[in-house]
Amino acid sequence: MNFPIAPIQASDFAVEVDNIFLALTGLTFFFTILVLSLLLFLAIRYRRGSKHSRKGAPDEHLVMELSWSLGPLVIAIGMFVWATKPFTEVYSPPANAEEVFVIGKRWMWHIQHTNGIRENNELHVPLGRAIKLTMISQDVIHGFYVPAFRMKRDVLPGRYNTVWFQPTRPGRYHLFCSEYCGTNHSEMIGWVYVMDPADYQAWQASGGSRSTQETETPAMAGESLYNTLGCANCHGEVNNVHGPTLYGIAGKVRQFENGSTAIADDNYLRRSIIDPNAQVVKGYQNIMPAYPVGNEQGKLTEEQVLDLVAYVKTLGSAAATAPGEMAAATKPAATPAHPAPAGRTHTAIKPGASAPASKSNGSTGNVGH
Ligand code: HEC
Ligand SMILES: [Cu+2]
Repeated sequence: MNFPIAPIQASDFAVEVDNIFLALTGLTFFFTILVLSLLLFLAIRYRRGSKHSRKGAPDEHLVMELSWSLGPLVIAIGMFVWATKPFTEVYSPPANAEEVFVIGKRWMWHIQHTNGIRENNELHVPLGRAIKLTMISQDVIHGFYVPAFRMKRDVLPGRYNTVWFQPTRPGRYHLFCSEYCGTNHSEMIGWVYVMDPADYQAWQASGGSRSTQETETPAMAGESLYNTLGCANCHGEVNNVHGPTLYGIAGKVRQFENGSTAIADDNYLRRSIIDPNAQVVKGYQNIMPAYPVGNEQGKLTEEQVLDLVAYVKTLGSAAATAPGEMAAATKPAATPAHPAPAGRTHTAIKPGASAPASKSNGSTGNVGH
């Protein structure tokens, strides 16, 4: 008889989570039965009028008291330590994980791969690779939930949440929204396809599930937005009076006018675009216009912000410097991967031009235009 008590285990976490769950259930059963049967046994044995004498029963029993206090304590701490490992692991994806963007909206999942393939309510991943999901919601709180991976994470409006998994078994697995998000919440479902690497390659080569081959990657979409939105007018390859360079800032420590600092992760980059006043980079004025997200005309979609963030992350480390520093470029102006459009480099200080490395307030005029 096939009577599954849990979904198939299709990721490393699934095995670990199930083992912990089994252990907890086993312990609960053990102690429930132990306490209940002792209770019943003693209640009957020493009931009123029973022949069993209570004489000689000790008033206290140190060994017994210590063991029933310390024993469960040790077990509970052991469970805590055991469960902490996967709990912390699930929030720290390995560096070589493949990144996939997820946008939740009422009532669908929109997926974007870094190579440009887009999917709706389907996620194709290769077997045995660590996959890191960077997720955001366009409206209310959703939850990305794949029971077969024992993986669930809230997808929030306003900030990126990440989660990762490594599939261990090819197949097709349910994807659910685990957060009640309105009328059609129950239809916010889909499938995760775990494919053999060769099948996955073929799937990718044919442009994914869609009939048309989509080649525009998020970074490419981000680059054209970057130019049409005028980011390039202020941000060049090196710091200039209009704005700090974005080259190589991903993952770096940023310093702000108010003395605080932050790491330039995805959430920082996103916030810098939609609300640049929140953290003003040291040495600069808050002259950057905000590019808010929303459904109204003229506002960016979360997808566009993701594209911009993806593009900024591809910018080389040409002038990775401390905020406020006007450093000379260490890289030639034209990068072959992203041929610079006319507008983009016109504010950049040319390599070799006398770029003062002063911690100025950004007003040192030394701009190439
Ligand atoms: C009018 C000039 C101007 C435009 C246009 C502009 N920025 Fe900025 N940007 C700035 C200035 C000045 C700062 C530093 C002050 C601050 O943090 O607000 C900055 C800061 C940033 C930062 C944080 C950089 C750091 O060093 O930590 C990011 C990211 C950024 N901008 C992205 C963009 C993007 C993307 C666009 C286009 C959608 C854009 N900016 C358009 C002037 C501009
Ligand atoms: Cu939902």
